[in-house]
Amino acid sequence: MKKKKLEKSKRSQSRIKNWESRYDEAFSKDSFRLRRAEVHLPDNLSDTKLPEIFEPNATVVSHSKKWAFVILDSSTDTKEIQCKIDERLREKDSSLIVPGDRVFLDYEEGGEPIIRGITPRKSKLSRLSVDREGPPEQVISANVDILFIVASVKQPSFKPGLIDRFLIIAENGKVEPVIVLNKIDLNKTLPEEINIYKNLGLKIILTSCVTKQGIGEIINLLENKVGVLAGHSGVGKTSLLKCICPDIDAITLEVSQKTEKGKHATTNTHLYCLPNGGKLIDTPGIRSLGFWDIDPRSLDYYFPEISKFSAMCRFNDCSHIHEPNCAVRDAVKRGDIPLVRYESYLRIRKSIEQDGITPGRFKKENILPKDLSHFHKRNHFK
Ligand SMILES: Nc1nc2c(ncn2[C@@H]2O[C@H](COP(=O)(O)OP(=O)(O)O)[C@@H](O)[C@H]2O)c(=O)[nH]1
Ligand SMILES: [Mg+2]
Ligand SMILES: [Zn+2]
Repeated sequence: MKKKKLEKSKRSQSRIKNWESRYDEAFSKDSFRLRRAEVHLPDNLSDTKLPEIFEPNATVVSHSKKWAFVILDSSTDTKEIQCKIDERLREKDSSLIVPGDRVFLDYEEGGEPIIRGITPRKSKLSRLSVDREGPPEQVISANVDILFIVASVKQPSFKPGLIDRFLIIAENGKVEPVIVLNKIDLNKTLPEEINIYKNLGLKIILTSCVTKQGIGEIINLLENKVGVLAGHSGVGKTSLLKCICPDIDAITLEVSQKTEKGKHATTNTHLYCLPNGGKLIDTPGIRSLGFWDIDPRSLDYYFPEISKFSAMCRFNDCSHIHEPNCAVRDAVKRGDIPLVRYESYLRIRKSIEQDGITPGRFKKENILPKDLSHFHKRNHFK
């Protein structure tokens, strides 16, 4: 018993030491868990309890090293409030606070604004965190209605790999995907692969920040909805945001002056309010996108044209890679499943297996039945 206790205290001492030595680096990485160690607990904890039932009164627009930035529901403009996060709100497997989160903003005795409650997320866009120290599920944004997967026809050239990954992330997070093909002014001929997504019934909007083609369509979709712009760096996400809401320059300037840091948030993901009641979240460019809770054995479900055939495979748990009598590979050979999408399936399956088991993976409920009649009704795929 004694030995155990000693080990425990040694461990905690070394944790403190590590924490100190990593302090600067951790903060520069914007590690939420460590960051909140700065916020001290009140002395008489028993007197103060976090509210169990609360009405959210604000939306998170971004967070930086130590702070969350929110817009109050009662606010008539887009004034952002810088606030602390109650340290008793614990981060578990998933990011604690992200743009789009609905929160309860309270005030400390001294009048300092502080977040005391976060509502469960109705929908979310999540990825496997690249930061090994933080929670494994990195939520990009919460309570999102539409994911605009932005690609460009030229500069950079069209790369469908990330689109396939984002389609999975949208499906998994209960978010409707829309493909935005930008810089259409640079090349009128559309990439061939775009027909594959058209055939899946996905909405595709052709846009140009130069001619303003398609901008109105995005604005209409966003009425009273929350949208996210995501895609490779340089495809024109921020330019689209500025076309959609030309006042945004002023907003970013105002905020950076307030934080006196030049940049508003280390995460860079930021929610902006549109005049039509819509909200749009801009995200930094993404190079690689790992999945945090997709089981490789149910990956085919996320490819509607593959899952259409997988029920006819000889083996119920067919991976569609090497098994005999695989209806999926037969369909690829016949041309009923586009080869690029099958190749994408193989690549993604391999990368999920390489990522290894994450806490959200291999959950029983992630394994979907092979019987197609049980599949959820997806309204974005026709
Ligand atoms: N020709 C053309 N250039 C664009 C368009 N949209 C963005 N760009 C340019 O592409 C570059 C990258 O844009 P940016 O919005 O920063 O991309 P982001 O990294 O996705 O946010 C900038 O030089 C923009 O001026 C477009 O529709 N047509
Ligand atoms: Mg950008
Ligand atoms: Zn198969």
